[in-house]
Amino acid sequence: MRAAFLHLDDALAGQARLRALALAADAAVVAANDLGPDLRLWSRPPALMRLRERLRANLPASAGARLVFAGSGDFHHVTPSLIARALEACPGGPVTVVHIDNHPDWVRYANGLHCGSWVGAAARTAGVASVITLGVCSADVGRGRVREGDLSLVTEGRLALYAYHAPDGGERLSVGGHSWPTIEAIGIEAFVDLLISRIATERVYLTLDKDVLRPADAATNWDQGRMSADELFAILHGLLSRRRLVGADVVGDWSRPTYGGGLVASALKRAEALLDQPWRAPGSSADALNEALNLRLLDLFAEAACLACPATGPSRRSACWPSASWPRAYSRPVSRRARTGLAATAIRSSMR
Ligand SMILES: [Mn+2]
Repeated sequence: MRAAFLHLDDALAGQARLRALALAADAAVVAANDLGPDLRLWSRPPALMRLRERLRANLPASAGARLVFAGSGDFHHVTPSLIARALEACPGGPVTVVHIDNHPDWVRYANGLHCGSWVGAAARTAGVASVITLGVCSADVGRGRVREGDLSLVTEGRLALYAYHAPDGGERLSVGGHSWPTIEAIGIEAFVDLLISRIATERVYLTLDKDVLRPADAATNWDQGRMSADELFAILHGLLSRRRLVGADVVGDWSRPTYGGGLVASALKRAEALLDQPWRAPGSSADALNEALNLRLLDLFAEAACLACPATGPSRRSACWPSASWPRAYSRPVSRRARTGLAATAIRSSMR
């Protein structure tokens, strides 16, 4: 799958090697720094409309499935627009959104979208079967804060939530009458198998917020979780070898914030960042750390080219699904019977 850069901030400005390698492999560039300050942290519908217009003009559906690098995690609410674009680029059956993040991003938010509130919009998008959020360590899912989340997503079966570490230290996380084991409790290998078994569709959209990673593996604008880069890649390998990817986005590369949307909005955003985000900027190694991970992602998704939608991948899917070059441990093909079962599940969930 080829890359795309959605430039809303300067997060990727210091990652010259990433940009050069991706551009040489036909990456698309969407210059949108002018929209960034309005969109940062949260945005009203007009700013989101401008983003959609910019995507339509500079990253049309005809450009096919893409791995979109979108800058800081303060912009995670661009994901519903990118999902809509991916569904248009790769028409077909329903899609499961796999959301890897240190935060649930499930808060209710009126009149626009917040980077902590977009999951509901994604889960209710036509063509999205459900969202699976994984990797959370944040206290947002703990007893004291869980009510801030839109729990109807859970009770309606639109959202499953696999914490990396539960805030109470327990082996399971229980929310809205549902309960899921934590990744820490069952170990990464068992978790990858469990995750795949819980994805009821053949098609997947992936969204990654790097704040899911421990500080040794990423530098972000938010409090970070405990997942290692190797654990993340074990999940991605499992996912990409056993499901068909229609698109992906990556946020979480640290950038110095600029807020906009008018005087009041920018003052409110500044205050919110002071309350919610770590105060200290990361050290000088931040760019190198983030670029190293992005290069690994670029590599992995280039391998996944033939798993993308038919519009962008080779038609002889059997020759590359799963890719022969992947480590054997990750290359357990889905049997014909399992695929038929998946198709039936997908049809059922599309009729729900
Ligand atoms: Mn996020």
